[in-house]
Amino acid sequence: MRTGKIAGILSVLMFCVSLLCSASVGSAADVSLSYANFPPAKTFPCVQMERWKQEVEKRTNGKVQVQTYPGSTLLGAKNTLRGVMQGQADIGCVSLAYHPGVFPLCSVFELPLGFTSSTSASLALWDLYMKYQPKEFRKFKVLTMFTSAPSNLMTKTPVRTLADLKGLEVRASGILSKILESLGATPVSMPMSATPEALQKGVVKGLFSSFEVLKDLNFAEICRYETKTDTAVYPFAIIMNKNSWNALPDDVKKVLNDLGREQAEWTGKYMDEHVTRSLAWAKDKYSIEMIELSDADMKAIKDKTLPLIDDWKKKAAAKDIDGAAVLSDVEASRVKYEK
Ligand code: DTR
Repeated sequence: MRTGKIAGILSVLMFCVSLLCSASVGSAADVSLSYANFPPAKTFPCVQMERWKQEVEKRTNGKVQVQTYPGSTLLGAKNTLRGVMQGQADIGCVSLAYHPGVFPLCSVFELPLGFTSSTSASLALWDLYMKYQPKEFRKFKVLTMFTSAPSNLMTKTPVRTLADLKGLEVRASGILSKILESLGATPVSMPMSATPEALQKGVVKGLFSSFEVLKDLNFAEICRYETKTDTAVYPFAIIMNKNSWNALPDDVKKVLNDLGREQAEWTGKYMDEHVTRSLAWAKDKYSIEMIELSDADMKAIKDKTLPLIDDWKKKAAAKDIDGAAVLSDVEASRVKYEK
């Protein structure tokens, strides 16, 4: 009898201890979100994703847990829109230029509008989205938006004049492919994630993008010549599945909404600083050559790409978008943020 009683007391004690232990470990997150991203983890769209994850988990006191999937491990560049709409991921990163015609309003940011930094372009893009709430995003909740830094040429052979660009196969996407075409190059449109193989195989002789990829994707090893054009940026949107958004508690929605503009600015600043670091790294490691075009060629770039703005306005009008008003708002933001 005595032994039985002791065993009974011990089992009750062990049960209580196990209850205490589970409480001290902390309850599991109430909300778990999956976040898909197409480029490799060290590229800026993924760096900003990890910062967003940290801030969300911190500001919700662990109530929300974000599982990130860089490098197309959950959704690739071309199937993120559909994947997030269908709920294969709660959140996804979209480079608008990969979807020609899908974003008639926000594609304005693919035009050569004179932005000199990702910070100013990212803030202007977020302001434009918040003002117009464009219907092109009506199926999603947009958590933030940002842009690359201005685009430049990174090539295997030197492009010292616009004449050197004639017929050169260069990787780009969206309206930036049309910019290349207007300058006499042969644009080859593809997502950034497909670019390393295209460069290795010689399908393209260079790319048209922001300079940080010289480091983040080690393009400096194969593209030793960098021609400064400092023209259009590539706009991005971080989108969320509408049902996933609607299921969030109000306090979590507030955290995510408060992060919208803040994340746009953080990403812009990160991008601009990282371009500087990446160029220094590439000069040191691969002795890349920085090439400045003549004033005449830089003027020719402006003149040859100007018609793309009218083309964009015509396409916008076909979608009942007042292109002139949008361009005027973007220019006002550019002046405001580039002071
Ligand atoms: N080239 C544009 C924008 C871009 C710039 N850096 C990266 C890094 C990873 C993905 C995209 C980009 C583009 O392809 O979207």
